[in-house]
Amino acid sequence: MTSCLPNFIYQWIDFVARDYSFVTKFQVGVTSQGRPIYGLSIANGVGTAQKKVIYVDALIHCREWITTATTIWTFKEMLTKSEYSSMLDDYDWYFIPMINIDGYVHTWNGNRLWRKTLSATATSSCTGVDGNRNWDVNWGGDGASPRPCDLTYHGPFPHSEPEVRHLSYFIMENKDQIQVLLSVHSYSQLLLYPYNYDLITIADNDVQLHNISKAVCEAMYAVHQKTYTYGRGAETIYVASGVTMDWAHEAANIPISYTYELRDTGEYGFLLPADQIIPNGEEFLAGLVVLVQEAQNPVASGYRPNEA
Ligand code: 0X9
Ligand code: ZN
Ligand code: ZN
Repeated sequence: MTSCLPNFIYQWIDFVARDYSFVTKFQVGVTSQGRPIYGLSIANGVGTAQKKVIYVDALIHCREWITTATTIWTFKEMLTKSEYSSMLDDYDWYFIPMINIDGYVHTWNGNRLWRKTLSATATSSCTGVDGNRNWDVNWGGDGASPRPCDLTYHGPFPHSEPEVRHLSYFIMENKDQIQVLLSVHSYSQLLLYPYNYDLITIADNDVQLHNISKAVCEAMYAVHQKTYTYGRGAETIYVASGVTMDWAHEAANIPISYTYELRDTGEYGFLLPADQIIPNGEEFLAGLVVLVQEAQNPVASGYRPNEA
């Protein structure tokens, strides 16, 4: 029954929470159609009482199936292999592997290339909002569409989508602990950091974001020689307003905020074959190992000139 597919992810979340005493399932909220959005927190209790948190989310764009598969595989590796135990000692983790669940069901039952949410639009017969244009950061600005039938429709108002609204509450409630936010997308093999909503706004820790992403992309390359390009989102690909990572950085003050674009560079695109899940996971995990180390380094100050 392909229509049950999100249930496999729900089950996996339940199994992990059941099997590991230091892993806890939590509910972030619900989708437009009432499906629960769950996360897993990993807090192994080793080290300082109140650790900083690394937050990872996936599948805000439901056609980007590799994002859920890769992040789930990565967390399984982190939980089961002792070589990664220091990652759990150094940080607590929040992991939300499946955000746009309504849309995900639709990609199995109707339209494999659906991107948006499935909320009804009052003023149009078109359905859904781009969850990665709906955040309340330069909402409605460049690189977001006011037209409900467009792929990048920003929605009727900021955080109109329950998925985004509930995630925003969750992140705000935990903003003082979250040092790193990773929002995982596909495809194009990129590692992007703020800002995205214009070409002139630069993060206060731009040098840190640059240095970390350089090291992460080198580590990712070393695994299977896949090149990941890094940089500020607006100049590296295109200007986009209302995206998760800009909101996280500007509104929630989360210093290290990234969006990944996983494999590939267009050969299969969103239809990436399943035999690339593990190789992509191996890259992602190798990068994450380096990110965990780099994020604990003292912050370099200063700005690089805008390269755009
Ligand atoms: O356009 C998006 O939302 C992201 N790409 S995707 O193909 N997964 O839809 C990228 C957002 C990151 N930032 C910029 N576009 N600047
Ligand atoms: Zn995406
Ligand atoms: Zn491999």
